[in-house]
Amino acid sequence: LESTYEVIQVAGVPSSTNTFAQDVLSGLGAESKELPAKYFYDAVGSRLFESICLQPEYYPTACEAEILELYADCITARFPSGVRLTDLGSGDCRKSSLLIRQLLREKRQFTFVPVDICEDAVRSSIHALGKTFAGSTLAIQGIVAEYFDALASLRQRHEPVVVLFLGSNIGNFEEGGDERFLNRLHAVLKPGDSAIIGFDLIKDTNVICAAYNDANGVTCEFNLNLFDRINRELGGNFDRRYFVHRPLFNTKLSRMESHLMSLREQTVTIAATGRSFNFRENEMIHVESSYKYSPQKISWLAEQTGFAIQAQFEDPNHYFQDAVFQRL
Ligand code: AVJ
Repeated sequence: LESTYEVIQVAGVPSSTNTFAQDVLSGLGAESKELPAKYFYDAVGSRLFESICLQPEYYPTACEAEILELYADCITARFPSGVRLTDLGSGDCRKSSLLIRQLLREKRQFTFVPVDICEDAVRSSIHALGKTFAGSTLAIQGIVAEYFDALASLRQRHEPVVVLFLGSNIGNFEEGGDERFLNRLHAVLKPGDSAIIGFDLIKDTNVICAAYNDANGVTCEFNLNLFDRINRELGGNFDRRYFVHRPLFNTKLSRMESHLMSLREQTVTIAATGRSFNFRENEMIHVESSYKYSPQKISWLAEQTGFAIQAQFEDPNHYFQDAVFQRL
């Protein structure tokens, strides 16, 4: 038997899908400037994020990989036969491959479905999986889509589903977005389906801040790439010399925030938005939130949204938790 794979695009509902230009216009036109974090992930940004994951300060990836290595057998033991293993925000698939390895070892039936907003990431991760698991039979269906469009496409399937939502991607929404996401996940899952959700836990603020301000400057580069992307795709004239990356921990909201701060008064023109945007000296653009969780908040979220927590796995330092949410 040969491995099989395909890559499909799932488009959003046109009426609800803003374009990049519309999102930039409303974000930079607002009183408090902001840009949606999803636009980090063009081909360059996805590569930079992979590099962030290898930085010594960026503990979430290492901790979660340790959890998956330690508990892969306990985690996959609960998977139903013929499962559609749907990895939301799959990136380079390095973490999901720890579970795939276990499933292949046990000769289990499954289809792996990596879902990512970045087509380049989907294609190159499938290529890498083919190399890693050369010699085994692996069915892969790659999907290029945003989270909610990919979730909507789950309604049509017949197989049981396990959703992987790793890396604390759940912490990346705006306030209350994690709960809304889980409600929508609940709506497309069936009783008995489950989700394995990675939560970054609250810890020493210095440890968290260092993770978003690595000494090699990769996170800074990742953030500034957003300006390069706007310049390239929307005809902008951001000059990255006049902005700096400002990571801040918001204690009240228990979240890490990334901002890009203007070093001087300046005007930036973005052709596709049809206008210019003024920046004051020290004015910030909020580009990302990464919520940090308490175990109590995780239980509360499950309870609110129709899931039962079947198991919770943590690394030895208790920096990170992978929780198994079973859909009730
Ligand atoms: C992939 C969204 C979970 O918030 O920690 C890492 C992205 N940004 N460093 C995170 C990120 C800067 C990451 N997530």
